[in-house]
Amino acid sequence: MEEWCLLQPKIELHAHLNGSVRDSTLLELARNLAEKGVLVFADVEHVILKDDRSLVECFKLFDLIHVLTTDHATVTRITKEVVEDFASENVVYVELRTTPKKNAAIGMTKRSYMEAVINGLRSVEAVDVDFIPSKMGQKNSTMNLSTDDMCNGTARKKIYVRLLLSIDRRETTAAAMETVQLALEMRDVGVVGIDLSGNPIIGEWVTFLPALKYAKEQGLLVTLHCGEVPDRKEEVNAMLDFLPQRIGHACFIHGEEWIKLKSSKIPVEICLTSNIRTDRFPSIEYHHFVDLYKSKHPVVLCTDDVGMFSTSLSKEYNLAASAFGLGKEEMFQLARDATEFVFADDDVKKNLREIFDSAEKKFM
Ligand code: 6MZ
Repeated sequence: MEEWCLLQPKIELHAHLNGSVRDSTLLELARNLAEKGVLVFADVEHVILKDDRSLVECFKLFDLIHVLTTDHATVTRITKEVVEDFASENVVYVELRTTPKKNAAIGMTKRSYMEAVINGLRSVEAVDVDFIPSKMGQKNSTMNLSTDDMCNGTARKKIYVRLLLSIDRRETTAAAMETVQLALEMRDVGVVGIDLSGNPIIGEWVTFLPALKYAKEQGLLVTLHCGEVPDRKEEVNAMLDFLPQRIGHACFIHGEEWIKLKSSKIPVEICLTSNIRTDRFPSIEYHHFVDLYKSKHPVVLCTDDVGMFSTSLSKEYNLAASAFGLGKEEMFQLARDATEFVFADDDVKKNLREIFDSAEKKFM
C-alpha cells in the first residue's frame, strides 16, 4: 500500500512553505549561521531533529526556522526544494501557503519575499511547473498532464502550483490588509487565495475580519485554520458564519458548531500526522476524519508541515488507509475528490479531472 500511495496522483491543499523545508537544508543553513557566529549549532541541531513536538514547541521551531530561512536567496531555494519534493511523490497539484515577511535589515518587504518565492518556482529544474494562470497569458495546453508523463519515469513530470498568502495571527489589521492587497496584485503569478494561520492561542478573529472580508469581496478564496485548539466556541462560530471556501484542522469543533460545519459542507483539510504529533487526539482512532468521512463531508488529506512532522503526502494516505481500513478504491477516490476543492480556475480543475480519469485504470 505504501508504494501504491506513493505512485498514485495526489493533490496537496494544506502545506506551509517554512514547515515543509527538508531537515538536511535546515541543518546546512544552521551550520552556515553558526560559522558566522549568529547561533551555536549544537543548540539548534537537536531542536531541528526532534520528532515529537507539542504545539507550543512547533511555534518555537517556526521562529528558529524563520531565522534560518528568511533571506531572499534562501526563500527561493526552499521554495524550489519543496515543490521538487512534492512532485517527486506524484503530487500533481500543490497549493503552497506562506506568510509574506518583512525584514528591513536585509531590505526585505512582503513583496520582495513573495518575489523570492516566485523565483523559486521559476528555478525548479527537475519538473515542469505550471503556476501562471492560463487567463494571465500562459496557455495551459502546454501543461496538459498525462498519467504516462507522471508514471513511466521517462517523460518529465509536471506539477501545478498555486499560492496562498498567509496572515499570521500575530499580525495587526493593517498588516493583514497589506497581505491581502499583495495577494490581489500577485494574482497573475498564481496567487489564488488567503490563509489565516499562526499560533492559534494568539490573536483575535475581529483583528483579521476586515482583511478577510476585503479578500472575499475582491474574489480571493479563503481558508481558515479553525478549531485547532479547544474552547474557541465563539471564534469557531464566527469563522463558520464567514463561510470560507475551506477550513484547516477542525479538531475541536463540537455540538452546535459541528452540526453547523456539517450542514455548511465546507471542505476540511485534514492533517493526520500533524494532529497526532501535537496531541490533538489521544490516538488516531479518535480523529474526526472518521466521522467526516463516514458522513460524506468533503475532506482532503494534507501534510501541514512535511519537514516539521517528518511526513509526506504519500505517508498521510498510507496512514489513513491503515488506520481507517480504507482500500485502494477509497484512497483513489479521496485523492480525486480533492480536485473539486482546489482554488485554481476551471481550466486547471478540468485538467486535474482528466489526470485522475486516465489514472483510474492503472490504480483501481
Ligand atoms: C497554525 C501553522 C501551522 O508561512 O512561514 N503554520 N499555523 N497551525 C499549524 N499547525 C501545526 N503550521 C504552520 O510557514 C510557517 C508558518 O505557517 C504557520 C505558522 O504561522 C508558521 O510560522 P510560513 O511559510
